Amino acid sequence: MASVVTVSTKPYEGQKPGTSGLRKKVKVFLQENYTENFIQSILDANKDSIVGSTLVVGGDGRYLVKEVVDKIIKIAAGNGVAKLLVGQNGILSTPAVSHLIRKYKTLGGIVLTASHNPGGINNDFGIKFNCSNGGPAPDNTTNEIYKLSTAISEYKIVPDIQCSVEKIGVQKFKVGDRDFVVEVIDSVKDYVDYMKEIFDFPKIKSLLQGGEKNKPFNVLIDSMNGVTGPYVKAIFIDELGASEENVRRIVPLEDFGGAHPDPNLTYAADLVNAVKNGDYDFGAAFDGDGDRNMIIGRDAFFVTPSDSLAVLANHLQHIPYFQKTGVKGFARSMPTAAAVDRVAAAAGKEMFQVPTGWKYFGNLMDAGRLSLCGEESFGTGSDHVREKDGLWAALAWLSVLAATQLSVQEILSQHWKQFGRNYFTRYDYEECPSDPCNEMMQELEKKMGSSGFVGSSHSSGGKTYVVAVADNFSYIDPVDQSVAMKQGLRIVFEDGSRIVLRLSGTGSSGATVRLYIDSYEASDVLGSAQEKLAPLIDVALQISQLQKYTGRDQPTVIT
Ligand code: VG1
Ligand code: CO
Repeated sequence: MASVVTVSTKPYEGQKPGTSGLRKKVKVFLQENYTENFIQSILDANKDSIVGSTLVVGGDGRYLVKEVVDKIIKIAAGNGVAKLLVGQNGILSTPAVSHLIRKYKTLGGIVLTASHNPGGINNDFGIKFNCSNGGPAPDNTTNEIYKLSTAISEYKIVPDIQCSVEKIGVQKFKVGDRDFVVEVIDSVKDYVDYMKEIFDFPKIKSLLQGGEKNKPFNVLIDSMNGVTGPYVKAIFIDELGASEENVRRIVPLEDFGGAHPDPNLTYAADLVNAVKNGDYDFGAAFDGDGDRNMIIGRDAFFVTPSDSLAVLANHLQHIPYFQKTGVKGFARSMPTAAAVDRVAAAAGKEMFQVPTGWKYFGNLMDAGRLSLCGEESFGTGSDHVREKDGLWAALAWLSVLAATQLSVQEILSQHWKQFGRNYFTRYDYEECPSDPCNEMMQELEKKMGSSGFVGSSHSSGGKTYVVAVADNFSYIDPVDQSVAMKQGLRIVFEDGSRIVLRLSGTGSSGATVRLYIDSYEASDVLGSAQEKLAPLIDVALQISQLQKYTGRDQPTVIT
């Protein structure tokens, strides 16, 4: 029999979850009691229901996941949790955690990931709490966790529990007079079974094998050495009959092979080149924890995430899941281009615009008002879980391609012809000094609120834009009326073009400035986004004086 030990501790500053969990450098988490404090604060935030509860635990395989899984096991035991469902070797993708929480109706789950941030001893780690609906904890819960972390004085742990998570199976412990169970589960099985329910696998398989055309549809799926590797193997190779040549980087590595596991044109350039130079009809990449996706077609034809969302919205009828559930509303995060809004309007569906971060979609899904949603940051998903889901998005695209027998580029061209096109780009200025960036945002907000700003004209490259609306986006949740303020500075011009500026809430050091540019064209739909948006980008740089404040004349990443 093991017993609970109470360890005294002191609060650390800054254990404030950001857009999606607490993300810091590994070395920060390695400080004495730092990780223990945060885990205890998560459990304390659930104190009314923690005793006797079940939690799901898993992460993206990055450096420190195994050690932290072990700490969670011991601290959960110390706090009266009855059972943990832990992914084998601590491996679970973020959407898989969401599914497990829902399927086994647990109190919630703890996800160990810093998502698209690099991993390894000198890089990032993260801890996120998901609630019983499977979604990331909403602001009131994360605020509570943070508050508890600032006043913590002790944590409860059972140091004597020796629990290996290498083998699938049930391990039982006695803690005082309580039973404590750790069930190590297959990391992929439940998720793969679910995907087989949602999609028509035989149809996708027949597409990949050539179907009626008898010409194989060649895919290249890149896991970027993140958590999706084993899921990709199980789905694409074992279920859909693809070969080793159709997948790459499917072994999860603690440091993602030194790469930045972020599926975009910059960090997944490898995949883009392979598709460009090879005989591939479709390419997809996923981030470290498996919730983001990038979709490209033949010759690396790039689908912006905002367009991807709109195209899927327009074709949901090809997916068996939606044939069963029907299609409720659509939603996007505020900075995401408004392409999906036009699909919603044409279909007569409700359309929502929420702040950045997947946690804001959960209530709408739980209320049965939202089927499909997405973010410009390579996030797409549906109400099948309460996280964005990279593999789901790739399978959704393949379902549409199988049903329409069109190429990716043909689908986009048709879409733009029918709905017009939102040209969109995002400039990221990563790891800038924080103070000048905060000052830039304050000064810009002041300027935007000053008299005469609305109505003012701004010109560049022969184009003139007149400000129609200028605000700091705030959101009232239509379901529980909770309010999220100051979610990004937004300048909307008379022609509907938009500039959005916000500071990232997922970085682990310094400030990352995100500049989003969105412009709609009804008929001029085949141009290059960078060329089309150049005047508006210039206007954004003028108004914000971003280069002066950040000291950068080029962004780190353009998507
Ligand atoms: C970024 C994205 C946001 C996304 C979040 C979590 O947040 O902009 O859309 O929801 O990452 O994604 P921020 O605050 O850095 O802009 V993930 O795949 O990192 O969990
Ligand atoms: Co992610």
